Amino acid sequence: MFNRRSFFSNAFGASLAGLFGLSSCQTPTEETATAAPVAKTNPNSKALTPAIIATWPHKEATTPAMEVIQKGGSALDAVEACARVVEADPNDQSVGYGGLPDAAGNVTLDACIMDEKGNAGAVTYMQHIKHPISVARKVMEETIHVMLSGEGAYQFALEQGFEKENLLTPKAKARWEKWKAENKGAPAKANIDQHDTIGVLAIDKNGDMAGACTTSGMAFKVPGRVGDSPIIGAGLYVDNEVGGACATGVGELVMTTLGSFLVVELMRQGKSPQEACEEAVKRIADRHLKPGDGLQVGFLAMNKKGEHGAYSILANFSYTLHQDGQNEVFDAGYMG
Ligand code: SD4
Repeated sequence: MFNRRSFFSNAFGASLAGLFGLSSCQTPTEETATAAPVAKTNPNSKALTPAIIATWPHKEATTPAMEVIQKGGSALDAVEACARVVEADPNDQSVGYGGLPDAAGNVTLDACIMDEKGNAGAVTYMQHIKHPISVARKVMEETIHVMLSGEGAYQFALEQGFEKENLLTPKAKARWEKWKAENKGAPAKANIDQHDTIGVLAIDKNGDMAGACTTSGMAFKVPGRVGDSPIIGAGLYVDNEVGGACATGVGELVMTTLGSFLVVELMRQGKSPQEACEEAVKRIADRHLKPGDGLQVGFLAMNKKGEHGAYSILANFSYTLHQDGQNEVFDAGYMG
């Protein structure tokens, strides 16, 4: 296939607030979050130790991701491994297999990935494929494009050897049917009590960074809707010179502010990951929120030194940090 490398060498070498009646994000259930740690400081420009950080309580996913790195794998391999665990979990109802469907009952998936060189790949509105993050990586590595959508993304996945699967589990179908019965004739609107979209950032033994983000998006969304998660700069951004950031929550608020890119640029200007996340959340609040909206957005960031930060509009955003031999879930700070 005509791939990105040949394209670049050949071609260039020669020359919402109010949209959703949304309640707050789900409180982590299975794991007990502890108080947020003071960000670690490392005087060197490269991280001395590798790290994996992911939105929400996902120790089951950060563990194999850290194993990838300990065995000498890249940050890119690690974030893909992390995302795949959650995509395959039928009990996670906002990612991959088992994700809640759109208003028409179709599970449609969004994902993106970025490597340490600033390359990116994404799929949006893709159906029937359990691991959109791996398809996004194929888009990045095997095509000249960054993003494939819908039927085209699905066909590309099949060409790449991915299998067609039914992603709608009986549990997700039952919730959709209940939602339909309770919302007769009402326009589709998100009614999400569960946000487990996984955004993950990693630093490998070389000090290189990569990131991934994968989701089934808002439950019962209007068919055709794409959120922030597959949008480079919105749901995820990684700049290997500076750090990375990812987002969870109401995608429309993140897309209209290009939130993850903003967080990374704020870190570039000298802010700590925590300060950068706080400023991005406050910007969304200033521009888009009305009192009592109940809309949630959370950002997670890590810089090249392995320092991290997390902040959200509302309570109950948590994250998992695997660093220095510890794999723990922490509560993020929030505006309240
Ligand atoms: C979206 N940001 O599609 C995603 C949803 C999400 O945790 O993050 N859920 O808008």
